[in-house]
Amino acid sequence: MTASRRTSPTREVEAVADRLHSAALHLLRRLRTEDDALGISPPRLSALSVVVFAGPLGIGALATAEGVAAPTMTRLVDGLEELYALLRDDMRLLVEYKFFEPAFYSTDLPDWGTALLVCRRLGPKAQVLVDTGHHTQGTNIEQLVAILLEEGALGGFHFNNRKYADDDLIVGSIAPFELFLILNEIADARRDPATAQTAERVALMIDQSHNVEGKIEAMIESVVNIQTAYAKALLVDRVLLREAREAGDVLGAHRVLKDAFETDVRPLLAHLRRQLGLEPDPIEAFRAAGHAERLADERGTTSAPSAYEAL
Ligand SMILES: [Mn+2]
Repeated sequence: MTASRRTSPTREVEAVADRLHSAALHLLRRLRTEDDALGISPPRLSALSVVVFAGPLGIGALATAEGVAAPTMTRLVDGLEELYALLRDDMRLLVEYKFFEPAFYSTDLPDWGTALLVCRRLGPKAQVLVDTGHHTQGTNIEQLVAILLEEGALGGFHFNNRKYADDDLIVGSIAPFELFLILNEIADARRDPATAQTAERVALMIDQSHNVEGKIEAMIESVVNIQTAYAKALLVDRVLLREAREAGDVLGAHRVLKDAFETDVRPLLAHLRRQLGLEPDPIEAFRAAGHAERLADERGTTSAPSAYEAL
C-alpha cells in the first residue's frame, strides 16, 4: 500500500508541479536580475509589455489590462462626461475645487487649475466655480478670477470669508479689500467686450455656515457686504487705473483702487434701495421687524439647543 501510494498519479502530478514551481522561481529570479539591469520598475515594465503586445491603447484599457483602478482623474472625468452629455444647451456644469477637507475632495480637485483641466476635457458648458474660502493662505484670488474670466471659464462664485481653517464665514467680514478686488475684476470684465459675455453669466452664490451668528441676519450681512464692495468696484476710475498699470506705476494703480475702496457708498446704496421701494438699511429693518424672534417663538428653541438659540 505504501509503495503504490508513493507512485500514484496524484503523487507524480504533485512532484511535477513542485519542479515546475521551482523552475518558475529560478526563472523569475533570473528575469528580475535582467529587469534590474534595465533600470525600470517592475510595474512600468509590466505596463510597457502590455503596450508592446496589445498596441496603442487608452489609459482606462491599460488600467484594466494591468488589473489596477483607472486613475482618479479618468474616473472623475468619465463620470462627469455622462452628466455633461445630459446637459441641455441652456445648462452649465460648474466644477468646484477645494485643497483641504475632506480628503476625497481635495485629492480629486485640489485647486482651480485642476478644475479648469476637468472643464477643458468636458467642453464649453463646463466652467470653474470659485469658492473664495477654498484656497491656501494668501492666494491671490482676484488674479485667478481675472485669468478664468480671460479664458471664458469662470462659471460662478461661492462667496464666503475665511479665517485660518474656517472657510464659511460671513462674506466680507474678514477681508473686505480682497472681496472688493475680486468684484473689481468682475466689474472690469463686464465693460470689456472680450470678457463681458462670460462676466454677465457668472453665477453669484453664497456658501457660508456659522453657528454663533443668527442665520438670516448673517446672510443679509453677506449680501450687504457684497453690494457695498461691488458699488465701490463700480467707482474705480478705469482710465486712470489702466494708465497707471501701463506706466508700471504700481503704487499709482493701488491709489486708484484705494480711492474707490475708501469711498463711503452706504448713502448711495440706501438711496438706491429707497428708489427700488426697499428698506434703506436691510439689517436694521430685519432687526426692527422682529422676524427672527417670531420664527423662534413659532418653531421653538428647546428641541435643538445651540449657541445661537441659547442667546
Ligand atoms: Mn462651496
